Amino acid sequence: MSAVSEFALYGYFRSSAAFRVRIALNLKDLQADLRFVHLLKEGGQQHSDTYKAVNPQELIPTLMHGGHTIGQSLAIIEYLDEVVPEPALLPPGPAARARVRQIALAIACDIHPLNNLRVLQYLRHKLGADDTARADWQHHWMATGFAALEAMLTQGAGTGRFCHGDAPGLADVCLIPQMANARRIEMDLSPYPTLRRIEEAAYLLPAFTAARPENQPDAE
Ligand SMILES: N[C@@H](CCC(=O)N[C@@H](CS)C(=O)NCC(=O)O)C(=O)O
Repeated sequence: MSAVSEFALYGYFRSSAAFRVRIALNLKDLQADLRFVHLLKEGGQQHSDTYKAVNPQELIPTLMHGGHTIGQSLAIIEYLDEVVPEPALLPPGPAARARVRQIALAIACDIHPLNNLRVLQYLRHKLGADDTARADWQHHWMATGFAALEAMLTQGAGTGRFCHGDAPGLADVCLIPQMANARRIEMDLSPYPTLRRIEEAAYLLPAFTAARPENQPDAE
């Protein structure tokens, strides 16, 4: 389609919110012009005046398309799903869509923000938390969130090969990057067999592997 070359994505290889958008773009076979925002260099390029003009939240990702500038990974992904409907990232039917959004939001609203860079920096610099305390914080909030997700996905009717059914969707797009974050801090994932099974299924798909942090051009 003609819109393909018009996507531009501001991101950073290690950003799990950008990882979500990379997966969604790949699942839809869309290319984007990648613009790299290094979250640590120069005090964090997300805080530069140039980037603030793009996204006043000073967070990545940001998508540009057709003259629109869109922040917030879930807003971006739902936008992509509306602009390029196939393959759909949300299932048909209100209850199924609500279930998928429930899983996605449990990750994007209740796990990820507590472990974000700026929160960890605040813990260190303003509250004096040392490395051990910060690691404890991260493990605690990820484990709390993952325990709930494991229960939802194990007991919930609707779980299939992926979080909902046998095709990847919005919930998987959020889950897999969060698990990558958990692995990065060497969290014990043995209590979450369903999450690990879904992760294994996801990484059999090129859309997920190509989006991994280590496979990005700005990876260090
Ligand atoms: N809710 C936002 C979260 C965005 C976010 O927190 N991005 C992180 C990277 S994963 C970031 O830009 N952090 C920069 C910082 O904390 O200064 C979304 O889903 O897009």
